[in-house]
Amino acid sequence: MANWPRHVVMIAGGVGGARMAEGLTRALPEGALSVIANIGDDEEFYGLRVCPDIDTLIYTLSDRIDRKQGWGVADDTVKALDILATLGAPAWMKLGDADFGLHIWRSWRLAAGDGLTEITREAARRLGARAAVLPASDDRLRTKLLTQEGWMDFQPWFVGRRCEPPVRALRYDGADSAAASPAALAAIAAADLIVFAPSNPLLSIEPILAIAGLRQAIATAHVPRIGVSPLIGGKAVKGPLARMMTGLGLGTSAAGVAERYHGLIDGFVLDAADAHESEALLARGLSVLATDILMRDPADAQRLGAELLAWASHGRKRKAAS
Ligand code: FO1
Repeated sequence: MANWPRHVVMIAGGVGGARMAEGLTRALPEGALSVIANIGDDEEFYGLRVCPDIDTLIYTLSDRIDRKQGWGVADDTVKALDILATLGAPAWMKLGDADFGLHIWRSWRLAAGDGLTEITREAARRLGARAAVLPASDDRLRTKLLTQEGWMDFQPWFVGRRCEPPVRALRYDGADSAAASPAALAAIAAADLIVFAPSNPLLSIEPILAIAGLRQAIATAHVPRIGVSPLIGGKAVKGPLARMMTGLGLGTSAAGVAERYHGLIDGFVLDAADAHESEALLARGLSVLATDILMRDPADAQRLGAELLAWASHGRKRKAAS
């Protein structure tokens, strides 16, 4: 089974998803990975469409990413943003000059009538991404957050207000009418392994699962489906997940994250620090891998990717033998 898996699909948000995707590409043959990306964070700035999770995936998978930030282009400058600020435009979203190039090109293509899937596929190819990046839908879908100030758009809350005020509820506007990207559905149909990235389930994964066609395709896929925890010792590796989960009464356990994917996963990877939660997951019928899931650098991500693949492959062989 050395040639298994031939095709892996990853469901992912931005930074954590991109790191894991990079690790998997290093552990897989070329062309084996397709990443279905969250579009709930997308926003318009100055009339341009910005797709942070798609772009973080493309920049990471093409080695252009600013590794310290986890988003944006390495060594980028902000001359355009400085002019915008001088002209009195809001400039709280740090869009770099090189990054602007991608937003201008994408918006130009959208205005010409091309779809986001086609545009993203071409951007990934031209910029040298080592995996296919597939938006969950060509239609608009917006994550909205209910706070004491009412419903807020994602980027003004996440970047503009640094994740304040606390979130009381979420909704994914447009998810009911958004059509699943045919390319994403085709990737799931061709996959022999599906991986949920260690992304924020509420902000990154569930907007994708809110598109009925995608949830249904994953729920009915007859291949191993593996979740990876975004929490270590009850804390998020990056971002507001732990505080959000606490605020929403969901707790901050890895098992709590696995529960969000009920009916969609067969196995779960959690950190060795959370190994005590394994029993609860096994009792729910899930296979469990407890290991070091912190991805400090691409070498860590590659080790985690290879470990996940070996474990999923053994699980598959065990299942076939029983
Ligand atoms: N995150 C920040 O915390 N501050 C920023 O100014 C910022 C700018 C930015 C520009 C382009 C881009 O693709 C991502 C950017 N991000 C920024 C990250 C982004 O807001 C988040 O990573 C995601 O939307 C959450 O997954």
